Amino acid sequence: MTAEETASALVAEARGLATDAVAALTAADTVAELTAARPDLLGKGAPLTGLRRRVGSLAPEDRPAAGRALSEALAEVAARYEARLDELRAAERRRQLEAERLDLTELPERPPVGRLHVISQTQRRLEDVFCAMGYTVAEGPEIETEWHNFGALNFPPGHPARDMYDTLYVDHGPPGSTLLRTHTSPVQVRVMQRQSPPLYVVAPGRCYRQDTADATHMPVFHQIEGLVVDEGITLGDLAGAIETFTTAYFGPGFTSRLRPSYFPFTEPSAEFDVQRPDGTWLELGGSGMVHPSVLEVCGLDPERWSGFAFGFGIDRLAMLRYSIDDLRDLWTNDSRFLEQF
Ligand code: FA5
Repeated sequence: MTAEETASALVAEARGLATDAVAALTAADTVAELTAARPDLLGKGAPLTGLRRRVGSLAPEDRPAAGRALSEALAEVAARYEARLDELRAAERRRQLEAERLDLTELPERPPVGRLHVISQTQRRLEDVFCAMGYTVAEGPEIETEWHNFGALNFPPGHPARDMYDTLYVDHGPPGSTLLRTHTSPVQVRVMQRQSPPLYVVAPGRCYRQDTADATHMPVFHQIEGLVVDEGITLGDLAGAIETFTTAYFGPGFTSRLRPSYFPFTEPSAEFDVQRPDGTWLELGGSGMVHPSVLEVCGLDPERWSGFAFGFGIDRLAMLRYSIDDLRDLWTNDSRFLEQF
């Protein structure tokens, strides 16, 4: 420090050092770099702080202004330091968040989930509708005795009505004694044998006939059987049950009718048809009043109990409901076809 030092030179030097300090702190790219530089910019040993010591050697009248200018320069560097520190901390926080970010908008693609086959869906819906009407669900075996499938149902051996069913026999026991059930009606017999009336049951399941596959026939298909046995059951109850089912399952635009028919295990017997809203009729299945001799074979007194039964094709019903043209499509396992339902 020389005697000639002037306040203006000191102030100019302070400005220059402040500018250098601001440049240095602006150049720091990380919080660590910036805090490491702090002693050199604002600490006791920093060049700008060191200028304070030289204020005392100025002419007394110059000291206050020079002191103020120096304080302002230091305050400016300190403010810029804090601002830069905030900036770098925010940037580091952003970088950290970015690195830890989980992108929830791009979830991994869901693996394909299977679905129930349209026939299973149809069967479950039918069960729901009948359960809502007060029926319970019963089951029987698919491999049946000839007696349950035919004998108990009033088809004695050699009865011509047996020819309506192209039966697949199973090589078990005496020839002709065991078969793949041709309809769900043997479940009627099993239910009447093991439960006492009143009976309100449906029995859905697979059936087998040696039918050639075409648009409306398959050698393996599904039926749902209905059986009601109680006191005072009449044909009117059968018609009412079919009509209630038709509107519950198909909707209010549909109606049903019974047409005289023949089945050995019902008397009288009727086919029942469903009318679509466009006026066309579709045959759904068979029905009738349970034949007294069937009640008797199953141990029920026909003088006390009467009942009705019906049975129809679930596959045909699904065709109608989902506008399927060909039953064979249901067996191709083409997922593009099956995914529609
Ligand atoms: C019977 O099987 C009687 N057991 C129905 C019955 C039950 C009558 C209770 C009286 C009392 P049918 O052979 O008509 O009847 O068959 C009934 C329905 O099963 C048919 O209307 C049809 O919808 C369906 N069905 C029959 N054979 C096939 C087949 N090969 N492929 C697809 N559906 C079939």
